[in-house]
Amino acid sequence: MLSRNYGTCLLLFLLVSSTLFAPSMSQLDSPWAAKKKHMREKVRKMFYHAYENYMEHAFPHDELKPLTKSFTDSLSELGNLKLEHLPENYNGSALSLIESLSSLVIMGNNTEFERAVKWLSENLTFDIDARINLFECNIRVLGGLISAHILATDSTNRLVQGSYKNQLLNLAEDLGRCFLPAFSTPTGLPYAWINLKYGVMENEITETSTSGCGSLILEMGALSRLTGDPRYESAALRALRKLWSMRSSLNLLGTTLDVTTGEWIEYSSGIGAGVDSFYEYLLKAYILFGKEDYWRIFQSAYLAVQKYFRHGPWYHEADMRTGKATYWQLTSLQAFWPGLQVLVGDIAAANSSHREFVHVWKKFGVIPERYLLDHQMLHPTEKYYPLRPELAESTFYLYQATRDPWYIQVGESIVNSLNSYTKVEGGFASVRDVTTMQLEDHQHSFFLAETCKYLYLLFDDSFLVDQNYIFTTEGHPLPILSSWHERLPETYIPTYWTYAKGEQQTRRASAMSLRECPAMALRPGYGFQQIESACHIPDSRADHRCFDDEECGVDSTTCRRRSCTMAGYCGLWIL
Ligand code: DMJ
Repeated sequence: MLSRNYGTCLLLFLLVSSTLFAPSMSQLDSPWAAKKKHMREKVRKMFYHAYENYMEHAFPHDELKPLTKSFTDSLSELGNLKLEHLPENYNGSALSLIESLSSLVIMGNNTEFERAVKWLSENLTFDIDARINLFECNIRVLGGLISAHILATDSTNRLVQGSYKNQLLNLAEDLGRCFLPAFSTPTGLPYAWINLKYGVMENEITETSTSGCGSLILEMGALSRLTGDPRYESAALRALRKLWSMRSSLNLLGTTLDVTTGEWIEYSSGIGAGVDSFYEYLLKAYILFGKEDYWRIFQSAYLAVQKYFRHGPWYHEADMRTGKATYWQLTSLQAFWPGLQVLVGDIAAANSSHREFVHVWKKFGVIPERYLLDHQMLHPTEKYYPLRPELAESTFYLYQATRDPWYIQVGESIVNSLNSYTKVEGGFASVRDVTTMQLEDHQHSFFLAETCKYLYLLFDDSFLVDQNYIFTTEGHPLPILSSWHERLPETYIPTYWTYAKGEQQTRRASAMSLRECPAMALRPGYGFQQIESACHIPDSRADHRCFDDEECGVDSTTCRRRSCTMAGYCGLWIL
């Protein structure tokens, strides 16, 4: 039997049903309940300050420029390339409205959600001569629409007028269709840029990033499941498989590659920019679709990261061919990693990395985009902080996993910094330089989709009670549905038994043991069944000697994969 599901078990358990298993907020942390309520209201105000200013000064354009109270049509410029083909009368794609949809629902504003859905249904079109970045458009627009469609049609009947006829899904499908020509390459790896109306432009650049072509599967997979058209999921899966086939013998990938030749361009990579969501989507795709392949790939990729990039709580970059360290840099995007580690079940590692990011946040007031660890100085040209969500995201996951009120304090200090340094009359502005706190005229849409959402969920997770969601890399929730699962998880980890406190008794429970979502399993009256461990896999040789990791098994106590040490023995040395 296999060990691969231990993380998923914990993750489903922690994220999905924490409020079920853990004693309720008021029981467990009553001294903190008032603080959490107060902070939740502070975050709600932040969100509406950003949202209302966007609606007043920028909508239906894409993003708000909060200092000048004007707008930018950034969707077509994302990835720092200017759009050459924007029609003169183009009014934008209401990007920040799309990005706000799921946050509105999480904050309980069904009226505004309904108004937004109606406007988008009547006005949004992708029939425009616009060259867009496939990855950004996928995570922000396709993900935003799909998530909102699901929220609009779930059993809560939040759309009271009953006028919703799958318009958001139809829009998502229109967009998905525009994406498909990008995948017509000899390798199946998609172009990074595509014109919504005309497909791949002549002389289009063939360079893309690992995350750009390896993290499309959640949104495109969900689109296929919702529409019954398999083309979206197949295209994204084919690209992901091709990408993984390009890994080195160390199970490492580079950062950039050519989609026509399938050759690497940049051999150095880490867990930050250009690669981050590749790892994230492997694990989340496994959770959402239950395909064992995703777990196998994720497990190998995760172990390689821990082996070649990790240096204590820090992660440097390394050359995929040799595993030798290349750049010793902390980047703001890396701060999502502890959140992913919570999903894996690696809480101790998550906690120690998270603490370092918090330390950096406290040192500068926010997290700078890039910090040179070897020189202990800021990167000369990347001193900015564009309101990124990653630290808030990891803090939310760690609090869900541990209920340690320390994370509430971290959340509070993030909120306070955002309010003191970035709040302006016209919204929230990015920080251009963390040493001077000089501002920049841009409120990125992910501030509405992610930063405010994760902070809100940190202080009030009532949206997650009795629900099974995963969040896309842009923070849009997708429900975990058994009908989307290829098959249910096979194995479970007794070491990770979680205790569910009922009114009269405490019960042990595990998603893996029961082979279904714990929220279902722990309903009152559900018969609890104990099943023996299945994670033990012996090493290939009885004397535990090895040449590579493949010859090592899985530790029966911790259910961790053993790996081959430099001395040629299988062991649990990655700790
Ligand atoms: C967001 O668009 C997503 O979180 C993405 O995965 C990374 N960059 C931004 C936020 O920093």
